[in-house]
Amino acid sequence: MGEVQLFDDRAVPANPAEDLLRIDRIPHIWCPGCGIGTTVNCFVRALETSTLDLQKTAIVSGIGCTGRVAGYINLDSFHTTHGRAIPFATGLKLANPELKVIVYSGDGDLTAIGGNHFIHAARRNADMTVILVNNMIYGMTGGQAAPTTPLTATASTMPYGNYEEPFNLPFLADSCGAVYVARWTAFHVRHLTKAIKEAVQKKGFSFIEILAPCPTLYSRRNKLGDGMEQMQFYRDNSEIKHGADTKSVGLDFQGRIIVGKFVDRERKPFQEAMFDHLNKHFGNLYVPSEELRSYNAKNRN
Ligand SMILES: Cc1ncc(C[n+]2csc(CCOP(=O)(O)OP(=O)(O)O)c2C)c(N)n1
Ligand code: SF4
Ligand SMILES: [Mg+2]
Repeated sequence: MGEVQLFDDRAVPANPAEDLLRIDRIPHIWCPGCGIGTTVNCFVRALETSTLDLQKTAIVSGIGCTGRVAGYINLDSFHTTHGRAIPFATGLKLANPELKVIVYSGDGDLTAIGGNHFIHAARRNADMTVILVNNMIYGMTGGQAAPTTPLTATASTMPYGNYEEPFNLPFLADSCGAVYVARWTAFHVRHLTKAIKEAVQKKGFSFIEILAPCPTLYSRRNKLGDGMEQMQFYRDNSEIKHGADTKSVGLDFQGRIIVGKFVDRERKPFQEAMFDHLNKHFGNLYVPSEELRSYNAKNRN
């Protein structure tokens, strides 16, 4: 970690998060008060204190304001196309089972255009962590309604209020088979950091939804104040309920927010299931890729 030179020649210590950031890409694109940067800070701190081998950790984003995250993180990072972060991550993991693969993207990217990939990766228990920043709209493209926009909230494409039922994302992930499901807000920095640490250490499809303010396009149009006021709203209206039935944690416009760890269970991840099944079926005739063979030899009894 280096030092930052001020204009008057005083040196100040660098931010502790810098080691895992691509400082050459800063300043970032996010608006003042946007919650995405806070989530990144939690992410970096979680990785720094985790036992992950960061040389074998990759981050993949789709397109959107949140989709810029991968480009700012100093890991093997991939900024892919809209909605395709999960299939890209699936391919990375299939080709190199030793990798820890983390997908970091927006609610629109992962559950609208990318919704099919999301449900099937959870169903197959593809081995990856998905971190989804839910600002309840398509931020980058002008505040259009997303599959997460609460009923009655206003968006650029819903000027008289939204009438489409939104997804309850923890329930979606849970019912499709995710092994770890949690929700926090950008206000809950310590809980979120801990959750990221837990999720990345889990085998299989782990999922964290993070509610984060988009003051520029969501809060302003809905007259909810600036980023700070949204954070105060999260503080005053969140209730921690670990183990809550995910059916009961859907979100209403400016209603109570249930946060916590909802699901933590074990299921065989996709590649291990494939390996075991083909091995059992074909015996010595089954020739896995060298990477999968070596992964199994090192990581399983
Ligand atoms: C195939 C395709 N369709 C549409 C777009 C335009 N587009 C870019 S980002 C985006 C929405 C992003 O929303 P979200 O994932 O919620 O990210 P946010 O900006 O809110 O963080 C859309 C529709 C695109 N880039 N590619
Ligand atoms: S438009 Fe919204 S989500 Fe995008 S950077 Fe600005 S505040 Fe954040
Ligand atoms: Mg969004």
